[in-house]
Amino acid sequence: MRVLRCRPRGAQSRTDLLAKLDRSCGPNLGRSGRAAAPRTCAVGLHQARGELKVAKSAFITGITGQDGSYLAELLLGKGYTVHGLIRRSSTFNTSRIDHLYRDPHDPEARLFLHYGDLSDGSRLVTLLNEIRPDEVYNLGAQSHVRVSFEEPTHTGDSTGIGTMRLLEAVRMTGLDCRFYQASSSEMFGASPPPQNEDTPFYPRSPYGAAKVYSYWVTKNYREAYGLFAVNGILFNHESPRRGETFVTRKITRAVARIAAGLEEHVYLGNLDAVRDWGYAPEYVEGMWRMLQADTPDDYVVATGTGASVRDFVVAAFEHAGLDWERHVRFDERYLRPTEVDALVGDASKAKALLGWQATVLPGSLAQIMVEADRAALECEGRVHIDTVQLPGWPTPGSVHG
Ligand code: NAP
Ligand code: G4F
Repeated sequence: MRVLRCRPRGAQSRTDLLAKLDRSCGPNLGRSGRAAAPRTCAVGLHQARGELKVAKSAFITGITGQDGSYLAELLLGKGYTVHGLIRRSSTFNTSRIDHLYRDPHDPEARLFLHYGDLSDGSRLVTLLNEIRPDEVYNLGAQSHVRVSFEEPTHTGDSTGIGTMRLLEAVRMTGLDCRFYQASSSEMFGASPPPQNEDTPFYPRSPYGAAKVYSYWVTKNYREAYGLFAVNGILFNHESPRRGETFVTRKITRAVARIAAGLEEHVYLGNLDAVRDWGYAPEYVEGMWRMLQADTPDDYVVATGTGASVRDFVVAAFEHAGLDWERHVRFDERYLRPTEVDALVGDASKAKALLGWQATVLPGSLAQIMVEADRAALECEGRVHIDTVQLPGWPTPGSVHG
């Protein structure tokens, strides 16, 4: 099934969004420079209509990323008020969440964005103190493994120490909240598959090592301070919202462009690496389930099915009726100093204790992504956002209730 959803001309653009952000209730966003608590703003609007809802609130770092956008969509669909941390950028970085945004003066608005950065600990303290969310999801990170070899210190600071800053902000503000840490199968690195919660960590990149640090400090805050803090050890998960430089999206985007006659070749590195690729919307549901459990614990989230990069290439090109060998070329620049050969997860604990199980496997994932990249091309200059291909997922219209 192909779903084509372009933002209609005249609908809210990214320029509108950023302009509205500037007038929003976010403490750093007001033109006066004075702090105004966004939570007070949200609740106050509901009170003014005599409709005070005691819905949960969540704070998401990394809300502009792949997972953050789906998680925000999921939580808004469940009636949450969602607060997201966004980085100031000289270019727009909110395209994955523009479709969820409402002007904060709208009584129905339940998504609030706040400037900040995981490198700025005092800002995290101020924000958490004002928002006082029920749930904190730490998804922000320099998340690209290859880039972490080029920017190891920055990766350590955002992907590693950033977690400590956020945990400290929770502790210092005395927040009674539940905390989710976006841990990664990259922590297993050289440990052979299948990997589960008991598999030893053997990271093979600065990124993997930073995630191991974050994993352990999250566990330590659980044990030392009784914080409801969990690690979701997620294996690779992909979608039409995946960053364009991760291998699956690079492939499906190239397939769409080659099929449209816009390009002839795509350059890739190691085709032999095996990954356990799942569908991101299902994985954010797993994150949420971890925070609804009776006790805090750590969980592997994976499909349990391994596929090589070559397998994914074949599935994507075949779906578009293309011969991959005519279009895929090798470039050693995409190799890594140390590679993770194979990651295949065993998610039986998540199935037993959370009732979570993947339904989308790599073959159909490649098809979903190729279809979305072809649809995006047809939008030509307008913003395209995918519709989640899962039964029961909130529809865009229902997200704001
Ligand atoms: P992503 O698309 O790369 O998004 C990363 C997010 O982090 C973006 O919103 C980015 O903001 C933000 N960010 C980066 N540096 C930051 C900083 N210093 N301060 C605040 N925010 C910062 O990643 P994803 O695929 O959604 O993954 C979400 C999380 O899960 C990441 O922590 C990732 O490492 C982890 N993870 C991902 C997978 C996977 O397969 N996707 C698997 C396991 C774990 P900008 O938009 O401004 O860049
Ligand atoms: O898509 P990738 O860059 O993802 P990688 O390195 O597995 O990391 C992703 O998954 C982790 C979970 O295990 C996350 F924690 C992390 O944040 C990120 O989301 O590369 C996948 C495989 C690698 O073996 C790589 O060497 O694809 C291989 N590959 C081959 N050619 C390529 C390319 N990777 C990229 N990015 N670009 C290529 O041209």
